Amino acid sequence: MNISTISSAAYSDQKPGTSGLRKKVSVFKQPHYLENFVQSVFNIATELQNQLLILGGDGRYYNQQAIQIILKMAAANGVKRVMVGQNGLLSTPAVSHLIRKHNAAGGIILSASHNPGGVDGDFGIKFNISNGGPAPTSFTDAVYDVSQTITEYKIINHDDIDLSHQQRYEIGDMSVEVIDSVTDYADLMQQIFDFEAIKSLFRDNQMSMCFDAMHAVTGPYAKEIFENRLSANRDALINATPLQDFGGGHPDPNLAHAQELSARLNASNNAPSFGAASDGDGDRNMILGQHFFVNPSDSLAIMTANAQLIPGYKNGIRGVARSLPTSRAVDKVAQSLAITCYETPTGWKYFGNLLDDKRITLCGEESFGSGSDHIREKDGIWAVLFWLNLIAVKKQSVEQITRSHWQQFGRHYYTRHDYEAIDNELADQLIQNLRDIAGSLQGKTFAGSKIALCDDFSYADPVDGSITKKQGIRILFENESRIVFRLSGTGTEGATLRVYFENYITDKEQLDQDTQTALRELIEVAETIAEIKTRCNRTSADVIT
Ligand code: VG1
Ligand code: CO
Repeated sequence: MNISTISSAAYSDQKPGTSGLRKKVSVFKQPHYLENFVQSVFNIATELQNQLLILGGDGRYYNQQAIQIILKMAAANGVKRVMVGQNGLLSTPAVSHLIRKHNAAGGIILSASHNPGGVDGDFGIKFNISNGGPAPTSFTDAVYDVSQTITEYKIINHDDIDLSHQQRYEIGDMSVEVIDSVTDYADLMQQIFDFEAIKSLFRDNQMSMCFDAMHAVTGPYAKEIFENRLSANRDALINATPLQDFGGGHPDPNLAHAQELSARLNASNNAPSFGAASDGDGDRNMILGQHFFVNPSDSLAIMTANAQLIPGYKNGIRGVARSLPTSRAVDKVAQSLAITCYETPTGWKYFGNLLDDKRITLCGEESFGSGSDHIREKDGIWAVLFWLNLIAVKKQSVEQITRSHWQQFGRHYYTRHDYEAIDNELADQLIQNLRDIAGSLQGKTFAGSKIALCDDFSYADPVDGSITKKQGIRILFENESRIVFRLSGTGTEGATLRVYFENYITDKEQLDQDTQTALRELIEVAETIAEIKTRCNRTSADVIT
């Protein structure tokens, strides 16, 4: 083998965040930047030696170039075999499934998820371990440490391979298989859900759907699953061709960014009965009914309450988990089912142990993410199929299903306000101030309700005992409303402050309010306590979901 050892100086900023290393494309394209990080991963992930690696990405700009580099580095670092998605495409859930199905030692996913792409956009890289899930913090910390002192990396001298055909290659002693990106994943979905029941919804014209792939990775998956296997209406898919810049948009499935979809579902004539979207790498989902939006936290609660109606979960669920900022709607369902609901820090990596230890079956986050023990990542298309299957069984619309859930369990009005690209120092000061005053806030009354608890959330993993501190300031009121403050770990420009609000209402006459109106008082309380606008020089939030 023709291996070169290239000397290279360390970069100081290769610390992975909530979900891998995310930076501007221009940062990734600096000399040896990607190579340094990849070598740091290979240095830590010694389990890849002589084993199988799964490799793919969301199709954004620099995806294919990065794959060629990583293949040559994998060969130089003793990987035995790589399975790479055709045209370099693999969704995050598909990678998770492939790792598990083929007993791979790990996977590398090239994606900055919901962040915009293109030459001026973002790029990202994340490593998943042999259970199919994101590497734990102990792993990413070790990778970061190596990246700080790295002096060289190994790469083999070889031509680029053709990723456009399903074919086998040899690169040095390593074999590379370019595989179909979709089939294995689609087969898995077919094992979990009742495709016949869903198909009959479309066959009898009982319903029509619109799925927005946002010009990101789910296009080919949606074509195979919704068009080919489920025979959905002909115009079911929009933006289904993956583009390097996602057509210039943010591939983020929320009402702010999936505007075309939202306009279709809100049309006065011929609106489809069901709408959905996924993000850049296919792990997020948004669910819409006709003129109706399902809050992701509610979606998790509704899935939990109805899981037994789905073939894959017909024996019931063991437990559930949600991230700290996710509303406590699912907690109410867990209580009624007498199962445990775990509260974890933000990011899917914290669910892995709970899933592996069979403590939970379903889990989710407020940020349009939900999933189950079928893989170790959140899964956008899985969530869409879950809802379609529910509609097929219950013979009710999205709105009816959601409203009857509120009737039974009460409603958690919920919103998230994001303040983007804030000066890092100001954002840190704001959070530090909240930490400082947390103790003294306890017992004080705001807008008629007393603060029952105020702290900086710390998580003790019940499986491995690891402690993760400083995960967000939470303010819990006696009337069960709640405010959470935290800084994003996925942004690439300054700091993003996320403020999460929830207000629990059981009065059946009060279940149909506008969300922002229902939360107005709480939003004012957050401003009084945290002084966001004055401290960050802002007049309003940049994105409200
Ligand atoms: C955000 C979300 C978090 C999610 C993460 C990765 O993180 O809030 O819930 O797990 O993105 O999602 P942060 O640190 O920016 O709040 V994905 O689909 O971007 O990989
Ligand atoms: Co994503």
